[in-house]
Amino acid sequence: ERIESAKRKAAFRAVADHFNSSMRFVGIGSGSTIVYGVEAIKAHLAANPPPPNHMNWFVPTGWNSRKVIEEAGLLPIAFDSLPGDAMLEVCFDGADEVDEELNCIKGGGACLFQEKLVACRSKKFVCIADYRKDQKRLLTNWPSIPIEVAPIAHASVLRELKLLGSTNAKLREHSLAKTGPIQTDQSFYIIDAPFKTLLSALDVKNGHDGSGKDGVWDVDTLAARIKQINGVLEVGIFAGMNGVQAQRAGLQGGARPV
Ligand code: DER
Repeated sequence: ERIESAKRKAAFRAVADHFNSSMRFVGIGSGSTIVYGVEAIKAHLAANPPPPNHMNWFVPTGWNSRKVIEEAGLLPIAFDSLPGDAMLEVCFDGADEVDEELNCIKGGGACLFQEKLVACRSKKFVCIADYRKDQKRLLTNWPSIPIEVAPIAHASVLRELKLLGSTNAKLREHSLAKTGPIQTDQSFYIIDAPFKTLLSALDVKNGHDGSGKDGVWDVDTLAARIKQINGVLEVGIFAGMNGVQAQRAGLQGGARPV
């Protein structure tokens, strides 16, 4: 119960700080925390109606995200329906882990490709995460990096990941109904690749070596190396999100929205 209330507090604080009714395009991430974010947006719009004839459009990051938007009675607009050069004013999303510089591990919900598309089309990326996610470095609590790969290439990507030091990378399988690998909204597979704790850019500035020696990487170097592997569509490291506002707001006795 404490975790749910922390998620909700973080979501309402993040929306209060970063959403307003005159916004036109707002990104909505995936997972359980963002449900509270949508609840907070709905409440905000009820209390602060948009200007007359103004439409608030919400850009989903996958099947479930669209469902959450629709169930809240908000208007979804698909990413590929956005007008030409329109940018989203803000994107709200969750994360599996966040480090001291607000780099994120994402992909626990297997939506990382669309999440990153939407995040990088937003002027501001606001990550809503409860205290469990808030770590000094990535891969402290969350064990592995989710990677979205083309099915045909999954075995070769696993081989490449081993060469980068992830000896136990695995295809994500359904534990329940469906046997065999799960498929994303793009009909791709997800590989979860464990690595040693990732150094932050701050560590590198302080002289730590994140070049992969003994399997020790820094966030930026490893994200780039994985993204370059043939067959990889996207990697679940969100580092230095464009325009990310490093917002940390302490809340009395509750979540620290990051
Ligand atoms: O998949 C993701 O990156 C999601 O944001 C997700 O992992 C966060 O999930 P949660 O809000 O249910 O913890």
